[in-house]
Order: sequence, then structure tokens, then C-alpha cells
Amino acid sequence: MCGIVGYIGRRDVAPLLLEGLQRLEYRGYDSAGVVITGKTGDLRVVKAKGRVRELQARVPKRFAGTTGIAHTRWATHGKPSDLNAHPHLDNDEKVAVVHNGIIDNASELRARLVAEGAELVSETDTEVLAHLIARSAAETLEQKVRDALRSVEGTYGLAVLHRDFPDRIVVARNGSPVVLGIGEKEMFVASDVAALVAHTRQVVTLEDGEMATLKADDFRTYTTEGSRTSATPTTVEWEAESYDMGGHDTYMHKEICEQAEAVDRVLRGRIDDRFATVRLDGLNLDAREARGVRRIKILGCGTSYHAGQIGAQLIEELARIPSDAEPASEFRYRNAVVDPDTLYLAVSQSGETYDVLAAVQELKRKGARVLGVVNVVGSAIARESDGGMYVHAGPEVCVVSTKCFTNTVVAFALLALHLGRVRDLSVADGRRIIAGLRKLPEQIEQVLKTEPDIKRLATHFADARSMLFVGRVRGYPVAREAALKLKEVSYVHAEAYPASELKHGPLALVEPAMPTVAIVPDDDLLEKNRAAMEEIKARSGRILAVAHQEQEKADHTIVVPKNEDELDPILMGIPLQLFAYHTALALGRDIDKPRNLAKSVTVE
Ligand code: HGA
Repeated sequence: MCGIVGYIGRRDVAPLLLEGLQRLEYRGYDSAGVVITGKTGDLRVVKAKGRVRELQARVPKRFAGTTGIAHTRWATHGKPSDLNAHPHLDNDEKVAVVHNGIIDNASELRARLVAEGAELVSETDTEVLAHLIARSAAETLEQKVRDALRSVEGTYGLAVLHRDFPDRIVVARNGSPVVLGIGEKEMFVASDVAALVAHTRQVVTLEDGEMATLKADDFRTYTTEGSRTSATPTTVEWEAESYDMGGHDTYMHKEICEQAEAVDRVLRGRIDDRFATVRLDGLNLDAREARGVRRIKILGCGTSYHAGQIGAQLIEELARIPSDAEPASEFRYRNAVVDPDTLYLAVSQSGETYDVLAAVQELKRKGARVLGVVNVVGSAIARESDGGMYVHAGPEVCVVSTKCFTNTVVAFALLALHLGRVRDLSVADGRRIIAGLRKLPEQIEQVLKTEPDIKRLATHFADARSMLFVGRVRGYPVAREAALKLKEVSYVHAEAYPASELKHGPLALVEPAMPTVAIVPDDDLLEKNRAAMEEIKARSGRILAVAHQEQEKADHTIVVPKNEDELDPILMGIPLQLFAYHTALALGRDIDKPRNLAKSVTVE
């Protein structure tokens, strides 16, 4: 979702900003724009609907300056167009603003500004900010921005340039990430560290309600009320190279192929062989508290929600704590009963997903204990939770999640083992699960080796307009995630059902043109899954099984290595990521940036 990049220093700013925008492209966007302080002090703006390369093509040859801000927009108010792209300026072109988030009272402010004689030229909510800042009678830019923000309701991460204050960029955060990058006689700002790491790894993440002033030689942070806050830079652990494609044609392919390493990382340093358990220090939950948990509720959106469904099953199986997962986007609106003995787990790759963050804030308000399960260190959900686990998948650039999903599920397996071992899970079972976890990286490599077969199968099924995905119990969330992946990246309609539900409705859809992917692990439900395949075959349905052995009833089988029953879902999902990938490739889709989707959904 939208991205912000800004720079103030001594270098030529336009190439730096364009490169920063390119690093944010993965988040998904529909238009882009840049504004710099030109040689004469004027604000010079270029905007373009479409990709950053289209913006780049419009940037004039002479576009020199050493201060500027830029944006990739994902429209919430007003269609994607040149005019609606950010930055937005006031009528005198004194103030330029780039903004992530939503101004809830924009129509009211717009009416007020129009009544006062302002001429608003775009359909966006953002534009009111530029006019409000320009109209403030306050003396300093900081005060002008503060004045404007006082009238605003909503969420923002924003950066502001002012013609009369060419020595600074002022930024503010409320509900949408803003990260400062601290360099040597130069400062950066971005909505995501991805845009900064090529230049500096020293960063300061603003809190909600915080603002900052960046000058070439220094920066300061303060609250929206004006009191100074302390900001000690931290070092980002991810390298700039982690954001490169590393010889693959797409980030999705790269990230699928990185999963063995990624799983190794989430396990590293956490296994405790002596007690057949794992150490998860960041949980901030001692053994007594862990024993006191009566229920677990996992909240996430999209793929993270599906990872949470597998997580809930793992926790029920290994720790025998009643657990379930729910979309955070629904939970936060249903005035849920918040129970003091329930432990809440908030799952998000970016740690900034707005719906998840809002659910966390609502839970905290009601006094619940919330743990974050996130990938991005220091992100909003990590900071607002009482503790949690990082999933250590490394940067995930493709809009659709693959390695982060797998690592999140493995992190849940670790949590389930930990909770199980402070309760009734035996040492023998603890050892069995640990051995299974240790086998995962190698088994993932084995699955990845079957890619040529999966590619052939994906090409074979690529003519299907719709596909059914079925599984039972452990296999069902795997089917749901695989169906989502196929939809997201290939735009082929896919529906997931518990295989047990087939005869209660979806069997009516089965015919040769509607193939079924069946998740068929070698566990106590094997015969039931075979019976489901039999039902499909009897209706002339085509079947692709993902199983631990060749399935006679299926037309094709992708065989994956067997692990412990509880951990099987982790491996069974991986070939279906490749299946979605190769279907999308066969259909010529824009794999890393599927239409209408964004990476971190930082608006509601
Ligand atoms: N509301 C603004 C910015 C949207 C945004 O933050 N998207 O992620 C607009 O529509 O331009």
C-alpha cells in the first residue's frame, strides 16, 4: 500500500527518490509522484498514473535539487489518475504533502476550505492537508503542520515541504508507519525500511502521535503537542541485498525458494533439547501465566488468518488449549467478549496491518493480554503488544505471502510446543515434535525439487476457470490458503471446502471443467479423504492430490515427504504455492504485483 520516501542532504535528490520508490513498488500502488525544492526555491512537481517507470520518464532532464519527497499511491479517495497522485499542493504552491492513510473528516474540511476560498483540484482526502497547512498563521512549519493536524480526524503518515522553509522536511505519524533514516550529513524518511537500507541502516521509527523535523545535519522528534521525545536510532538487521531478486524472475519465486533457510532461521536458537521444549523469551509470559491461559484467540487477515487457523489446531493438539482463529477485520467490529483468561495473538507479516493493529488496540483498551506474531522487527503491532514472537522470514517483497506464511506456521508450532510442555505434553512427544521441526528445512528442499512436475501440472490445469480445494481438519486450512494463493496471483476463481462438506453442497459444482485439488495426508483421515476423492471421481471431476503417497483415485499426485502428523500442513502448503505461481506464469499475470492488491494493508 502507499509508500513515502523523502531525502534532505547534499546529493541530487531525484534519482534517490525514484530509486526509493522502486524499492516500495512491491507494496502495490496505482500512481506515483515526486516534489523537489528546485534551485530557485520553487516546489517542482511531477506525477504519473501507473508505474514508477512512467513517472521516471516524465521527470525532466534538468530537475536538480537536494531536498524532496515522493509517493506511491494506492487510491482510497478518488480514482487513480495523474491529478489524484500525490504530492498535493495548496493554491499558491507553497506547501507540498505526501500522505498515507485516510482523513476521515475530509469532506467536512473540504467544504470549509472551499467556503474560505480555496480551490481544491483533486478528489483526494489528502489535498485538504496542503491547504490547511498553507492557511495556518503559525510561524514555524512545525506549528503550521501541528495546527493542521488539530483539525484532522483519521490516520496518517505524512511528509511536508514548504517553500518558505527549504532547510527541512516535517513528518508526522498517526496509524501509518514513518521511519527516519539517519545518515552522515543527510537524512531520509520512508514508510518502510525497504526504501532506506541501501543508504543507511540507522533508523528511528516514529510512534503514533509523534512528529519529526529532518534537516541535512540533524533531526529531532516531538509529540503533536510539541514536547520533545527521545529518539535513539536502532540498526536494521536486514541487508539491502535481501531486497534484490537474486537471479530469480520474480520475488514470489525467490521467496518460495528461500523457505528452507527461512524455516531454519525461525528455529535457530529456540530449541531446548534438555527439556524437550523451546525458549520464546519475547513472549513475556512465565510458566505460571502460560498455564493459566484458558483459551487462545488468533487474529489475522488473509494469509495470516489462515496461518492462524493452522496455529490454532497446533495449539489445540499439542497444548490442549481451546483455540480458534478469526479475521481481525471482523473481530474488531463485533464487540467481542474479551475474557481475562484468553490469550490473544495478533498475526501480521508487516506488523502494520491496520485491521490487526486496530484489533490489538481495542483488546488492550479492554485490558486483554495480546502477543504479536510478526515478521517486521519494531513494527507497530510488535510495539503495541505485550510480547510476542518474530517469525524471522526476512523481507518479503512479493505482494502475496509465501515464506512468511510458512514461517508463521512454524512459529505457531514452536508456541504450541512451548505451551504443551508447560502443561501435559510428554517429554517423548516434545522430542518427537522437535525432531519433526528439525527435519523441515531438508524436506522443504525436497518439495522444491519437484518444481518441474508442479509446473507441468499447473500448465495442464491452467485452462480451468474455477477450482475446488478440499481437505479435512489439518488439511482444510491448507486448502484455504492454497485457494487464496491461486486467486490472488492467477485470478483463477478457487473455493476451499472441508472435504466432509462436499455432499452438503459443493458436489453440485463438480464436472470435468471444475478440477479439485485434494489435500490427502497419511493420517487417521486418509480413508475419509479417499472416499471424498471417490465421490468427485464418480461425478467425472478431475483431481490433483497433494499426498504422502501416490493416490489411485486422483488423476495426478504431488507427493510430499511425511513429517509428524501435526506438522504435515507446513509441507503440504508449499507445492501449492508453486502451483499458484506456475498457473499465474502460464496465464501471463503480473506475479509480484497482482491487480488491486497491496502488500501491507495500512488502511481499513
Ligand atoms: N487517502 C489517500 C492515501 C491513500 C493511502 O494511504 N493508501 O494506502 C488517497 O486516496 O490518496
